[in-house]
Amino acid sequence: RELDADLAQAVERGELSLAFQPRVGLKCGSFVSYETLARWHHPKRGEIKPSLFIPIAEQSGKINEIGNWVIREACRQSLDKLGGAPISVNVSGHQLRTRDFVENVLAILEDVGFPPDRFEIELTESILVEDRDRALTVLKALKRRGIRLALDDFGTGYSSLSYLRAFPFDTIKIDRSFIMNLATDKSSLAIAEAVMDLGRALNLSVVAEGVETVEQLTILASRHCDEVQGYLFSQPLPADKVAHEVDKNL
Ligand code: G
Ligand code: G
Ligand code: NA
Ligand code: MN
Repeated sequence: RELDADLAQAVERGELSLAFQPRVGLKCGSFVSYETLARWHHPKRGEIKPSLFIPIAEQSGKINEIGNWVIREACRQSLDKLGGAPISVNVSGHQLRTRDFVENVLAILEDVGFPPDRFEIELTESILVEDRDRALTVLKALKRRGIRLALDDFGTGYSSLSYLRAFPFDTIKIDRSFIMNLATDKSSLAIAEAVMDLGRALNLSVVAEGVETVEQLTILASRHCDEVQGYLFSQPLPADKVAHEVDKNL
C-alpha cells in the first residue's frame, strides 16, 4: 500500500530506469534487437522487480504514465546509445485497452523520431483472451502502422493456435520454462521443436527466451531457431553498459 503512493511519484522523481537485453540472430550471429525491461529503484527498499510493481501500477491507474515513459525512454535511449537498434517493449492488458492506445504510441514514436518498424510490442496470451475482439482491433491497427508484434511467454498460457492464425504477430517467444529443461527433458525439447516448426509454417520469427548454457544454444541452433535471448549472452543491462556485439563463437 505504501508502495502504491511511492509509485505514484516514481516517474517524476526519476526512480524508474530501463534495462536492455539483447536478442541474438542465429543466422547473422549478431544482436538484432533489445528487449526493454523496466526497473524501479525505490529510495528505501532498493530495486523492485516489474513483476511486483507493474500489477500495482495497473491497479492504481499509473500504468499508462509509466508505460508511456517506458516507450519514450526506450526509443530515446536506442537512438542515443544503441545506434537506433530495434527494440521491444512489454505492454500490459490495461495499456492495450486504454482508449487511443495506438495513436498514443505512434505519437510518442513520431515525437522521438523512432521508426515504427523498429519497434516491437511484446504481449502475453492472457491479454488476448481477456477481450479478444478489442485486442484484435488494436493489434491490427498497430500492425497497419508498421509496428511489430511479439507473442511473449508462448506455451505457458492458453496457447490456442487460433490466436496465431487470427492475430497479426511477427514473432513468437518460447517461454523460458521450456528452454530451461531443453537438454534434460524430452517433452520440453518436443514442445520447443513444435513451436519452431509452427513459426516456420506461419512465417513467424521464433525467439528462445532464457538461454543460459552453450548446450541449450547448440540444440536451438541445430533446429534453426531464429533468435535467442538469455544470460548466456547478457543480462538485461542499462543502455550504456549493454554490449553491442556478441562475444561468443556462434
Ligand atoms: O520481475 P521480473 O524482472 O522477472 O519481471 C519481468 C516481467 O515484468 C516480465 O513479465 C515483463 O514482461 C514485465 N515487464 C518488464 N518491464 C515492463 C514494462 O515496462 N511494462 C510492462 N507492462 N511489463 C514489464
Ligand atoms: O516475461 P518476460 O519474458 O518479459 O520476462 C523477462 C524476464 O526474464 C526478465 O525479468 C529477465 O530478467 C528474465 N531473464 C532474461 N534472460 C534470462 C535467463 O537467461 N535466465 C533467467 N533465469 N531469467 C532471464
Ligand atoms: Na517480454
Ligand atoms: Mn517472456
